[in-house]
Amino acid sequence: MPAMRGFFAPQRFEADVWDCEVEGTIPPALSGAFVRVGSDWNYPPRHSDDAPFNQDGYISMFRIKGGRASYKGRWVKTPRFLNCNKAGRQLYGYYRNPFDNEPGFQNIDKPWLNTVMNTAVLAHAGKLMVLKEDSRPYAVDPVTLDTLGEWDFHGGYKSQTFTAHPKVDNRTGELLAYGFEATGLASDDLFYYVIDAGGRVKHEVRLKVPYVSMIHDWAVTESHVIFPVFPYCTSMEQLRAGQIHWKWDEGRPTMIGIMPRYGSPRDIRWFKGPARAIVHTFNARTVGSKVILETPSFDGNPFPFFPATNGAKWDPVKGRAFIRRMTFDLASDHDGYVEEILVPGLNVVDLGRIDDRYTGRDNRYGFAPFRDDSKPFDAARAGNAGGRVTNSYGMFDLKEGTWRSFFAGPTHSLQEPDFIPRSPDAPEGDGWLIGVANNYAESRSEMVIADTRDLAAGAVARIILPFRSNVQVHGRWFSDKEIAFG
Ligand code: V55
Ligand code: FE
Repeated sequence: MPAMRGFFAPQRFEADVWDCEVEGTIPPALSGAFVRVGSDWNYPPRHSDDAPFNQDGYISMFRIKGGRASYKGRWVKTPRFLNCNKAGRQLYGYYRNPFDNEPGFQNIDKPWLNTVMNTAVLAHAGKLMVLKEDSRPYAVDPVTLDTLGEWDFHGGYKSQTFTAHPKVDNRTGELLAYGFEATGLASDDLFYYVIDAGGRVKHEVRLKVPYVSMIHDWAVTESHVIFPVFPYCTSMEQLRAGQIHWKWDEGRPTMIGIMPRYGSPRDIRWFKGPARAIVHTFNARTVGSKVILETPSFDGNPFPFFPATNGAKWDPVKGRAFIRRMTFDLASDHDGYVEEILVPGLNVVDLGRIDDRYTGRDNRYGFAPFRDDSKPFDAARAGNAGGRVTNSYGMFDLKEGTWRSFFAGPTHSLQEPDFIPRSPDAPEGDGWLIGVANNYAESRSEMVIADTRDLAAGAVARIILPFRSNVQVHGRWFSDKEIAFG
């Protein structure tokens, strides 16, 4: 493994910045925290072609209150992280393949001992949790970011795994979630849960998938839930052979499972379509007999580090995402569905967000990072940045097929945004778009806050970190009303 250098070199330290430097003005109404989950190699991977999804989890937050900001970053102290530190080396092998771990650290049937907890954050029933789809959540102290341990919802959550993309119904306070490979490695069990506002499981459905795949994100409507199964495949043979967890099998169809929110196993209906990767959705709704899903989707394998089953080289053209609408008719007597591209001529980076007050209901706006080639890039100051330049946030009008955008700067690349409504009853999309930009010229990261009424005006505030906070996977804003940040 060659030493990793440059902006994306591992950092490995934990950090506290008590009062961050701010350019511009943080809107005084903002009181809460932008909590981010990402990853870093605490020890280098055992295989140089391993997936970055196998990096150790790291949780950080920008705490914002009274126009000021502080920053805190901590490793997620999983058993795996602690074991490696004790040994002083990497003990764990390929992404999600415990057979490839060192003897004594395989824990084939205990995924919570192997997880790296590096994907997403959830606030529900007053608890802050970090998420990784290969394990149940880990609870984290919202003041210190100390890792508290695995959480099973008072014992009611039985799947071994929990998605990184649960959905909260803002009106009922219910948490909707699922786990795939729910009963063990490569198992075709999908367990689905409705958890009440107090954090107790009130409905469980045990389902079978048409084939075992990465069901990374999903969508819910007011009356249905939607599970996308797409051609990342695995098997016990592949895992026993010591290989990475997923391979892309382009010969497989996309299978979309749709079930009533409070359904039972016999209610699920599987629709079939061309191979796509649906990694992160925008939203969905039910209109009469139709279920409509709006989502970025890729025409092929999005991730070069998951090899193709047929040995083909990764194809960057098929690895682009388009924003699509997929319409499923529950009154139909066939398993097909209709696809449309909503914003022609534009391919977005994945990581789409919406105004979460509209989860499950008809909505107009999607937010996503993208690369606007009409904007300047200052290569003399930024270097080549490893080719990773996502210079803009788009606010996409999914009804009109148009967009407005925020440009982060000529030496910047943006991570996933979140949206904060201006007030609880503000119109859809009226508020602030927030996120973290890597500034390659200054070798530092900056949290940006933009006003959606005038995205072209640039950031109203930039919160400056005196170092790079490089890999974020997902980040969410939680207000002081949701979580007691202290
Ligand atoms: C994703 C990310 C993961 C993972 C599986 O972006 C899927 C998709 C950061 O880890 O384990
Ligand atoms: Fe994700």
